[in-house]
Amino acid sequence: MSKHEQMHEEHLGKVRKDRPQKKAVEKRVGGPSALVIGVSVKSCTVSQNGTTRTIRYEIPVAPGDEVSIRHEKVFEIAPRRTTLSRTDPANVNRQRVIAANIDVLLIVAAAANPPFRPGLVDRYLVAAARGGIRPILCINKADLVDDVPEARVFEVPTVLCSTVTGKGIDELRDLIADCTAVLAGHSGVGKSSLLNALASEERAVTGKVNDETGAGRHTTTTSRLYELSNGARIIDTPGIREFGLGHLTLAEIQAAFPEFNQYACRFRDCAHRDDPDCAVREAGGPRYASYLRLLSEL
Ligand SMILES: Nc1nc2c(ncn2[C@@H]2O[C@H](COP(=O)(O)OP(=O)(O)OP(=O)(O)O)[C@@H](O)[C@H]2O)c(=O)[nH]1
Ligand SMILES: [Mg+2]
Ligand SMILES: [Zn+2]
Repeated sequence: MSKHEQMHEEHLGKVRKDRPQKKAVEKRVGGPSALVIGVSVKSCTVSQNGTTRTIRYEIPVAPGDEVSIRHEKVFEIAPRRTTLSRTDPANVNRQRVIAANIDVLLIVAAAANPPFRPGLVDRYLVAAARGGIRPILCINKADLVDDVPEARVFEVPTVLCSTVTGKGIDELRDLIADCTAVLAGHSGVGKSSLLNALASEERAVTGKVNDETGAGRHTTTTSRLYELSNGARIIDTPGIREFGLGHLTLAEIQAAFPEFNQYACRFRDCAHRDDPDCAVREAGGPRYASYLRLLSEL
């Protein structure tokens, strides 16, 4: 069994449905609850008892939120179990919640076209650790390149998949059964294509990448939650250029680099940066440069 297969096994054991029970949510929001599936400027789309409708909101909501409704307006949001947030590109001092109450972050990258960029994966891993969400790395477009050595440095469950050949899709579907998962990554890596493949039907619009550069065309413009027949909920998000993490702590960054523990640095609260005797600094390691880049944002 390979290292990745072993991690899958361990991971599978951990994936459990911990979605709040309907009754518990109703108690917390003081009335029947609805699930937010899409959000636009002043209104949001909610799903309740199998039907969807659009209502107004004043308190900011995100896909995945459980809310109560009064007078066709969001009245209260149930406490969020987890959140995935990023810095608002229009205002660096503000964090925006991309999705709420998610169990799994599907970090989607392409094996090629657009090229694999490990730096963004690290940023998502920090966001996942901070938000209490389990990360899974999906290397899509495996039909174009059958091996991505740079992806092996991440100590997270990794699925090599292709929406063209179907490789890895069943495995991914099993991994997120009964979970709420969010698809995130650069434009053009195939997030919406993966959603359609996992749902076994066309749900979201997809768009071609630029033939020369492999750049995506920002086809998906707003996040939306989709309910699958296996009990999974998937939130498809727009592709992003930058994933701003806002104010970070050393502990939050280090939580995304668990492999550093094996080097057993002997200093307490070490940033693993300046001390010449630091074992992590000494070892270097494939993700060390990326770690230093994140440290420079502290
Ligand atoms: N070769 C190959 N192409 C794929 C695969 N998955 C998706 N694509 C293609 O990649 C392009 C982009 O796919 P999308 O699903 O729209 O990508 P996205 O990540 O949702 O992009 P944004 O919505 O812009 O963020 C489309 O032309 C897809 O047909 C795959 O597994 N292999
Ligand atoms: Mg899309
Ligand atoms: Zn150290």
